[in-house]
Amino acid sequence: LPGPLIEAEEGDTIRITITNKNEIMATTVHWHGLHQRGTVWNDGTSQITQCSLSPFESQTYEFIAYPAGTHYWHSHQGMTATDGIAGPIVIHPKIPEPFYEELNLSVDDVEEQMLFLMDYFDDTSLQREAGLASESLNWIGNPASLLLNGKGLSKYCTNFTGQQPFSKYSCSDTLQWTPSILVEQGKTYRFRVVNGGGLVMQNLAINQHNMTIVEVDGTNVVPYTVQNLTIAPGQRYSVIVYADQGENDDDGEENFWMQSLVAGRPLSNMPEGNWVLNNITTTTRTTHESERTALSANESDVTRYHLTLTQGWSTTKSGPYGDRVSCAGGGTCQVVWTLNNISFVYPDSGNPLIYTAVEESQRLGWPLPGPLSVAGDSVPSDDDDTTPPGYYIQQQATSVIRLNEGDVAEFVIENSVGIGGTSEFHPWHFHGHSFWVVGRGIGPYNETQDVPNYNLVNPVLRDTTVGLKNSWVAIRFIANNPGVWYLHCHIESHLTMGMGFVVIVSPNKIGSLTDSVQYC
Ligand SMILES: [Cu+2]
Repeated sequence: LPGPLIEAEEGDTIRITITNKNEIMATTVHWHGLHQRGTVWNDGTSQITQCSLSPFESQTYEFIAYPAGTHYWHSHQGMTATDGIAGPIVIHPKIPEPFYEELNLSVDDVEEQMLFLMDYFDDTSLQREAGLASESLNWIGNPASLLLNGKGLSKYCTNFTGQQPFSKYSCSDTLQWTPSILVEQGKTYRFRVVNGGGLVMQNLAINQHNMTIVEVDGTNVVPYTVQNLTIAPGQRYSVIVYADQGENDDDGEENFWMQSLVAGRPLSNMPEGNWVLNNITTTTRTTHESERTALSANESDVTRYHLTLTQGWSTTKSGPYGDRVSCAGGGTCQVVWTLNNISFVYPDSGNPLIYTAVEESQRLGWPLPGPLSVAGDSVPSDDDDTTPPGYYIQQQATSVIRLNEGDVAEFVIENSVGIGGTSEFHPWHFHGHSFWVVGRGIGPYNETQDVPNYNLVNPVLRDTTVGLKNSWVAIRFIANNPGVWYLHCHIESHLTMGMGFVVIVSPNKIGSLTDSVQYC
């Protein structure tokens, strides 16, 4: 752990063949952060853009290295990413990024290091998935360890000495399990930080050193200095660190703790870190100029969807929308997450969603004539739903939102209180696009009051942003990439419990269907 680094220059063609050598489990690989412009077939989402790879099957993924930045690859099959199918991707830009000049650095002076964060579970993905699907909800619990570049101490070592489970090291082999990053005094470093974990936000700090953020999910930002950095699953940052502390004593060595703590879940009393995601501003980067039209669009040209997150109990997929019976106290229903009262499930037709989306656009024309009942059920707007969000039996469906290429769309995702009475953070990740985080606020969303307060001048452009507890977040983008794109919470367990939907953009422009996406 983690898997190998994939490195390329922006604009290169990347070709990777994946062979599934696991004798039991299926897999796919998603290239997280890469836009797959024109290559949605290679996005690697199981049952959405492809059939899963069965044991001993192979698939070659080919796509353009875009955008530049810090990204990663991970399995998009069940919860197997946290079984360890994940590793970093670095796409180097063709021209030096603006921060070099802004910080008076030359490219050759800055050394790069990868900080790949993960959370580690003793239970396998199959055990954890079975727990989530059980009628009484057997939650996965806290991770056994946080890992930096694959190393970390098991929780067992707080109570036991001796051998760590699933590790070749004993608890007393401190130097073996403690990850260390070697730096030379006086040098400048770019740490590329990835949270490749599946559950917790991590708050990273380096004793006596500041970190200057220069890149966020592949977007260059005006350098912004922090003492600690909170990073959610699916997010990436580049930070500049000056190794300018410490004494050059006799042995020429001094060590500083680099510490990563759980943030945002009730594991510790950590403050919720430094919410840089609220404060940083973006620079202009020519490759993203076209995306800026999403900020200058007239309000009347913005297609806005207000999506309210709730937690509820599931019924069978055939249950009609609106048929809700309280399940409280019964204890016989599965717990699911819903957006506008629909919990996402994968299509059960035997074909991935991309097949059905392209086929129906060929057969029926595009835009589709309504009302629609194929290729996923549309996500109802709030107006369609007169039932207040609550603990009801929810519909499970392959929920989709259809957009035309060139549409400026906005998703306002409003967080809520779950069955347990608490509200949690959720890192929302969008495939195939980066989005502008144009607004966020506490409590219920009020379009009339909140839209005028949006930041349309210098919001951050990224592909994973956190919806905070009891809050809403508004993300806006231009639908410039025909395809079938998943938008989901990047907490693996929440995704498994239905927290997501699919955005279908002009499927008539995706291209012809291939055999590899039929009859999985
Ligand atoms: Cu979530």
